[in-house]
Amino acid sequence: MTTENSAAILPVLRKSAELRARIAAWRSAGDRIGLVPTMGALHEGHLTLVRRALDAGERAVVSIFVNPTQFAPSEDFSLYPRREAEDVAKLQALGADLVWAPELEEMYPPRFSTYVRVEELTDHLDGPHRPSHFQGVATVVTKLLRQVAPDRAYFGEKDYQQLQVVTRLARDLDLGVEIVGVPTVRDPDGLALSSRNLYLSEDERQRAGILPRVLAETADAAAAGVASLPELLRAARAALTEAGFGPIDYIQICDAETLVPVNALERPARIFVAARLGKTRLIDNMPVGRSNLP
Ligand code: PAJ
Repeated sequence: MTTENSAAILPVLRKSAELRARIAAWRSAGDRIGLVPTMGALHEGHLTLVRRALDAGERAVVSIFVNPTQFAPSEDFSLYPRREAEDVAKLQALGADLVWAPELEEMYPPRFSTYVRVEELTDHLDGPHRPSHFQGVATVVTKLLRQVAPDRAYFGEKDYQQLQVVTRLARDLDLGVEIVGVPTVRDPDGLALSSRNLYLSEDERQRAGILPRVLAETADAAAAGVASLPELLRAARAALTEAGFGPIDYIQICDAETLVPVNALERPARIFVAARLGKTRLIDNMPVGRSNLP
């Protein structure tokens, strides 16, 4: 809500007892609550999700927690950007209502031993490339949804597989929350905003704009039936390699709901890519064909 609260100091809570008290007070006042889970280093993509909650008249709760269980030992957990003071200032300016920035022990007490695993959807795309990633995401998101108990929770299409995984787990586990997907926010050259873009050198950042261009061109060619999907994907892979991307973990067209790779466009589909540029792993996705239509 942006009304009487926008000038107030934005509270940053770190203990679940404090969070519970605040949420209970809002609930008894009849307020609706929207949750935006993040790992911080906030950019315009994150802020767009927060605006959606505010525009819906909800108390906008933003969680900031760099979740260790979704990073493999070889990944960038320790390097991941942490900029809490800047994040809080951005959220304050926007009129968010609460930052939930739990301490590690609040989320993972000693001898933590319970995990949430979502099947099927995680067999594809990032699943095989990041074996424990979605289990870490599903576990932390389940906890956040239980802690905040929002009416709605907002997730970006930027991480489309994550959005599907969270939608499935919220339904399967009867969490009673509506999961809202929000279109990807992009820089003017088309690159999807991401906290990990901070890792790119100036030269890499220049070249990174090729990734969404190749995706969009391949999606358009697929929708127009210019060639078979495998042929178009082979050409896309070659274009990315030529531009200095590699290794390319995948570039695939998949069913938009099940994420199963497809060879023909019979149902709404999306094109997905994960590729490294230097040391940075970039992911992106877009609708193809019929699902492109308004
Ligand atoms: P994080 O990468 O910080 O992203 C937080 C949310 O912002 C996610 O829902 C993500 O899809 C969305 N987002 C990121 N970039 C975006 C963009 N360019 N346009 C629109 N939305 C964008 O995703 C995570 O954190 C974590 O896995 C989390 C869900 C918080 C669990 O730890």
